[in-house]
Amino acid sequence: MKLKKCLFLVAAPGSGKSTIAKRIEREFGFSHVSSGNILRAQVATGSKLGLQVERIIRDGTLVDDDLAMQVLEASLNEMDLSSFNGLLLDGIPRTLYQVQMFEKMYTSPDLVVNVDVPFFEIVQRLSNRLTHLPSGRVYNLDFEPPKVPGIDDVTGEELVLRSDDKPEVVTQRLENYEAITKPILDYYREKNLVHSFRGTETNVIWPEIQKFLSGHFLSK
Ligand code: G5P
Ligand code: MG
Repeated sequence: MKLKKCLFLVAAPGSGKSTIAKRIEREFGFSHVSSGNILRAQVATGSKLGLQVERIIRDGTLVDDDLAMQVLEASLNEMDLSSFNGLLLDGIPRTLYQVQMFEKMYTSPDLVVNVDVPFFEIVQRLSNRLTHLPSGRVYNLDFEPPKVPGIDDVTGEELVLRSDDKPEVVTQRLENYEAITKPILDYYREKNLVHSFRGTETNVIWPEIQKFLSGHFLSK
C-alpha cells in the first residue's frame, strides 16, 4: 500500500486527539483512523476476542501489540487510501514496538503531532465525556455538547459514558501513557519529527496546529 502522507497523533488519553483528528480530517482531507474506535468495534461484535478486548479496555491497560497491529492492518486493508491526502493515526502506535512494526509494514511518519494538556484538565474532561460508540463521535457537557442531551447529533442514537472514563481507570491510563507511550515522542524527537502544542483549550490549540500543518500539507 502506498501512503501519500502519514501523520501520527501521539498524546495522552483525553487530551483531545480524536477531537483534533476530526478537524484535521475535515481541513486537510486526511483519513482518520482511531485504534480505540477499531477496538471498540471489535467489542461490539460480542466475539470471544471482543470480550477479551472489552476487559482490557475497561481495566485501562493496553491490548497486546500484535493484536493492535492486526486490527489496524485489517482496517487499512478495507480502506481506499488513494482517495485521501494522507493517513492520520490517532492512538496508534502506542508503544515503541508498535512503532517498529508500523515502520516495517508501512512507512515512517512525515510528522508526529503531540498535544500536551495538563492531567488535571484531562481528568475533568473525561468525567464529562459522552461518546457515540458506532462512529466514535465525542461530546462534552462543557465543550461541544450534543444538541439534544444524551443523543448523537447525526444519527439520533444514544450516547454513552465509556467504561474506561471512570476516575480510577483514567489514572491507570495516564500512568500507562507516561511509562509506555511517551518514549515514542523521545524516539521521534531525535528525528526532529515531533511538534508539541501545549494548552488547556482545544479551540486555542487548534488554530496553532492548523497554521503549522498548512506549512506542510495542502488544505482540502
Ligand atoms: P483510545 O480510544 O485511543 P485514549 O485513552 O488514547 O483512548 P481518548 O480517551 O479517546 O484517548 P482523546 O481522543 O485524546 O481521548 O480525547 P477526545 O475524546 O478528543 O477528548 C476528550 C474529551 O474532552 C471529549 O469529551 C471532548 O469533547 C473534550 N474536549 C476536547 N477539547 C476540550 C476543551 O478544550 N475543553 C473541554 N472542556 N473539553 C474538551 O483507546 C482506548 C483503549 O483502547 C486500547 C487501550 O486499552 C486504550 O486504553 N488501545 C490500545 N491498546 C494497545 N495499543 C494501541 N495502539 C491501542 N489503542 C487503543
Ligand atoms: Mg479518542
